[in-house]
Amino acid sequence: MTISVQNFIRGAWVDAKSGATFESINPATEEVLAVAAKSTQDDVAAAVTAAKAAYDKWRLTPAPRRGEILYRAAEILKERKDDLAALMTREMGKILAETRGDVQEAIDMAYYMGGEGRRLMGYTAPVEMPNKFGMALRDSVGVVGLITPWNFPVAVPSWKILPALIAGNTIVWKPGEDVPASAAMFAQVFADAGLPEGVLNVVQGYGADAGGPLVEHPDVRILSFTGSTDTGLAVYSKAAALGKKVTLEMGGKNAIIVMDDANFDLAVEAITWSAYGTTGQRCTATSRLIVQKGIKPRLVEALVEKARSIRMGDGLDPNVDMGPLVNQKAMAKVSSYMAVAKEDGVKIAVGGAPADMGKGFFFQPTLFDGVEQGMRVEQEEIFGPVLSVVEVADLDEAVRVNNATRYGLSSSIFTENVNAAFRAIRDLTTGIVYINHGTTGAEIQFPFGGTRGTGNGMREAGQAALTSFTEWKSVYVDYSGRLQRAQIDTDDI
Ligand code: UN1
Repeated sequence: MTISVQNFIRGAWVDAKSGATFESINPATEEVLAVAAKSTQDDVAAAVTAAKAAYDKWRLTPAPRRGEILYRAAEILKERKDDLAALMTREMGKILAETRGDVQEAIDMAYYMGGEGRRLMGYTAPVEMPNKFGMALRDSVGVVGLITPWNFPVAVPSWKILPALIAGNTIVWKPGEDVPASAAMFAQVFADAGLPEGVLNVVQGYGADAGGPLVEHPDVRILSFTGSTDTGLAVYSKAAALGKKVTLEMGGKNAIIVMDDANFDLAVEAITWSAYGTTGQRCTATSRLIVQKGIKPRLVEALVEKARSIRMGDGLDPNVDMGPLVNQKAMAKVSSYMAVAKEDGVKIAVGGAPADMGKGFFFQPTLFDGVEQGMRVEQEEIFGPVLSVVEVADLDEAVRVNNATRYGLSSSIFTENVNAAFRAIRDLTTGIVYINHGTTGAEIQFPFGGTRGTGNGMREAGQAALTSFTEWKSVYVDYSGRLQRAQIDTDDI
């Protein structure tokens, strides 16, 4: 049965004003899973109006009370984890263990940000004058606009929704066009947790029809975007022209470095699941293997064997390791890189073609061997189960290759040498660095984001998330009872 997905505005589920809809397809079966409201500027305007109307009451709700609603949301998410995960698997394809992990990440975030309701730390500092007090407070901002992708239909939105809420803002959220039903089920959790109407509004949308007006709406002063580099940069330039604050999380070209002295079996496992887990469709997925020459032949051989053993299929089947790509467009994009690799003389050691499963957007786990630094397959984000292997002589060369891309999200090194590990921590110029662990699996306590073209210097998760969704308010209290003129250089104090 097809699910009907509406917008969520002022606490009510409503159709798009135009009545238009778009389809969400199950990528494992190619069946229509949901039909969703296709929003435009009018729907965005209504949602922003609702968020604006709800703002004053929400910002004046004590933060600990706001936190309690977040805790309730965490409890409800726990109860609905299986149902939500199953819907996500049907809607975007990743296996149940992964969609359950996706929901768990949102639960973790809800507890973390719920706790911030009793912290939201500002600071005091000594001031220059007598009988005067100074402090800096984190203030709410108003209506924030969130644009999120399909690959983490719940976790990535949770990194934005939860800190935005705890800080006292109200929200208009535009979810990924491939996951409207999952987004609607997630939004319902907040309504059921007691979030007042208008505080979280959802406009479903296709392409830029809803996202564009949200970015440009004058009452939306803060935007947080996760998605493709092209769309992110378009959002950034539009928002910059309007003087808005933006948080961007975009592409990655993440590498695992393997030194000759690495724990071999551990490295094989980590590379396999970081590269092919989630069908390579994480912004943190490993798409480059930078390997020291001594260990390389054995490692490539083991990875090829592992890739062949991966069981593909519908993610609802507990015996499946890897689901489909998200849609036909992703199939076309990943497939196009096979031709690029061949043109560059790269050897396709395993995979290299769609997997014929009768239906669905399945692509074989693929390994490119003999890749050189600077080749297109080594530089461009493919966003599929494709790993490029680059051979290096030593750690210095490995670091150089790792750092020489336009992206800078996550990187990793496998070594048993503690000195090499610490040198890597110092020299790898990505926002996230792992030692003896794949490039995926960042936790919510720490800043998440990347350097260079991955973002714009902002970070999500952890304490850093609050920077995106608050403004500093500096407060001075002069209790001297006389005018103390500041920045007038005098000894008269
Ligand atoms: C993403 O792919 O956009 O670190 C986010 C990870 C997950 C989040 C990935 N916690 O792999």
